[in-house]
Amino acid sequence: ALLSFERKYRVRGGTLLGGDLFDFWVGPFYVGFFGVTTIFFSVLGTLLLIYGAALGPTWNIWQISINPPTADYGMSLAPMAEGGLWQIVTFCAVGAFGSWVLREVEISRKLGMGYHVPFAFSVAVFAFVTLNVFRPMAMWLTGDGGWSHGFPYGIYSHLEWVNNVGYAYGNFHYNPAHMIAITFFFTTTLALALHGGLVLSSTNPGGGQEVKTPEHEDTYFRDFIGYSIGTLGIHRIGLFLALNAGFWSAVCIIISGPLWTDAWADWWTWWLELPIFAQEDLVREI
Ligand code: BCL
Ligand code: UQ2
Repeated sequence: ALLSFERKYRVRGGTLLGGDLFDFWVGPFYVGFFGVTTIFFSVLGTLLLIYGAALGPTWNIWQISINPPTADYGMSLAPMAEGGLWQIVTFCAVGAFGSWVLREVEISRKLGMGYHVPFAFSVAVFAFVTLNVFRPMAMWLTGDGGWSHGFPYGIYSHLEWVNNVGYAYGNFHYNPAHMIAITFFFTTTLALALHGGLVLSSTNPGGGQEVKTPEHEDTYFRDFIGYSIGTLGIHRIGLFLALNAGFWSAVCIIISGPLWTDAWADWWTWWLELPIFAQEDLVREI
């Protein structure tokens, strides 16, 4: 049933495609043209994964894996059982994720809101497309394999892929963009822990006390560290931190191979060679 306040928000229009044709809800869910395409791509992709599992050697959930083609296929289409399934599933994934973004855009337009939510999800989609489309293409352009560089769709197998790709560049911890991405991930959790803690502490003061105000929240941090970023500011910095985590993840993987082929630790020799403290003999030793 429709909640009393819902009618006001179930407004017509704001669609990007299809006009009024798909401008409807199913229960609580707005559909739209991109709701239809999301369902189409995710159902097709999921069925193909199940079909791939049926072809494969195991039904062990941890070991099922739909693999990309081998390097000799380059960027061309492979037979179904030899990576073709992976290619179609990847196409379905990009189709479903892209449709999800555009459905978010339609909902934003309907409600006259900013595009912050679709923009944010686009960064996650960007990281995925970087892994399984942009980097395979970039590897192919620089003369080494192609789709073979995508990660396999499987629980254990994708972990092994991360491990193998990580060690293929020596020790991935020395990848400077990986360092930045990790720092953003960790700082995001710090910011959300501070924010969640602060809001809950002021709304649940305990023991029959009165709920506190944002002024108390500001004052808490002014007393504590001499600065409050403010109730709007914390959401701005939170979004900034989270988006940067995804963005620098994409950067750290696209530069591994297409731009830097050696161990990441060796990239840092520029640092050892800085004239302020470089000693010829030390650099040569390393
Ligand atoms: Mg590392 C990548 C952290 C050690 C090798 N590593 C990453 C990054 C992240 C990270 C910065 C992955 C996040 C990401 O890409 O998000 N690594 C990290 C940390 C350590 C670490 C914290 C640590 O030691 C404490 N890494 C190591 C060691 C190496 C190593 C040293 C292995 C030996 N690392 C690598 C390699 C990679 C990383 C190789 C990467 O490729 C990866 C990276 O940067 O990738 C870009 C981005 C988010 C996404 C891609 C998700 C996209 C989601 C999509 C859009 C939606 C999905 C919907 C879903 C299917 C729907 C489900 C339906 C529901 C269930 C109903
Ligand atoms: C804040 C504020 C909030 C908050 C939080 C802060 C009243 C409800 C958490 C404090 C945040 C600061 C000082 C910035 C932290 C920065 C990083 C990079 C982690 O001031 O306003 O609103 O939730």
